[in-house]
Amino acid sequence: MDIVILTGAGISAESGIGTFRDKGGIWSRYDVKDVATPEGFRRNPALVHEFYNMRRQVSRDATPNAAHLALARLQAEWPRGKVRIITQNVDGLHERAGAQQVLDMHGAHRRALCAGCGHRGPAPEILHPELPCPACAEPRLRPDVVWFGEMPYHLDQIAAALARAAIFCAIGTSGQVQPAAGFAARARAAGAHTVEINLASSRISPVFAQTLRGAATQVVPDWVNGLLS
Ligand code: BV8
Repeated sequence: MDIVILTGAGISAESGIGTFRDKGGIWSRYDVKDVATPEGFRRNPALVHEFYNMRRQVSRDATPNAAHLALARLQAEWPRGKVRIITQNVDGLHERAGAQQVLDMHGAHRRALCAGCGHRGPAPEILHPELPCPACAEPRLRPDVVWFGEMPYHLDQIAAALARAAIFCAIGTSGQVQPAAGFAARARAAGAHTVEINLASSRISPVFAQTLRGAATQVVPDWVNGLLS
């Protein structure tokens, strides 16, 4: 019985990392087109680097919370199959909580990507337009995150996991960004029992067979304890 988990910004909210679309969220302070599209990066790379340098620092200063730790425990102790964690987040908190083989479909703050030669490596604290790529020396480093209009990572592995899932659980996502927002329906069509864990209802709430309302640090550990007992 494989379990597939999809997480969004809501699982990291109690680690002090802002969400995107809640009141006062990131997209109410920055225009997505300016800071989370390839066009925005071409237009003003310094602004985009500043946006991600600030968020990378916030992620570095944050620590995994009880929800991240509970998912890592589920992955280590679930006796009846595999547990795959797919995350839309780029904060790296699942890995720092001990989760393995996390499918970070929107990339990660901790990595930098060279738009010239494709080299991927650890992101320095401060990325800026003049920084030379360690592989090709071209000053074309960018955050290794997936912007709007770009292809998310690991889609083949995600498709295979969704087809095999006996349980699919979405945690802390508003279900407004594709293709992640469609994963619950795909898992359900493949026969999975679907569970949504969220503070509030989301655009995809109607898809789920079961809804657990509440904060991730409260609900996720209880849900994991229930599965493991
Ligand atoms: C793609 C980057 C296909 C990293 C992000 C025109 C052209 C091209 C594509 C499109 C187009 N029109 C539409 C699309 C598709 C587009 C899309 O979906 N647009 C939407 C917005 C209309 N998608 C894409 O472009 C994707 N690529 O489709 O490529 C393709 C096909 C072929 C060839 C080429 C391409 C790429 C999408 C990735 C974009 N990058 N981030 C970064 O800066 O972080 S997405 C961004 O939103 C974040 O990554 C975030 O993860 C993601 C989703 O947001 P959520 O995680 O859900 O967060 P949100 O704030 O919205 O919600 C928080 C939730 O938590 C709430 O429900 C709240 O109630 C809950 N919550 C809060 N606190 C708690 C809590 N729950 C529990 N406990 C708490 N304490």
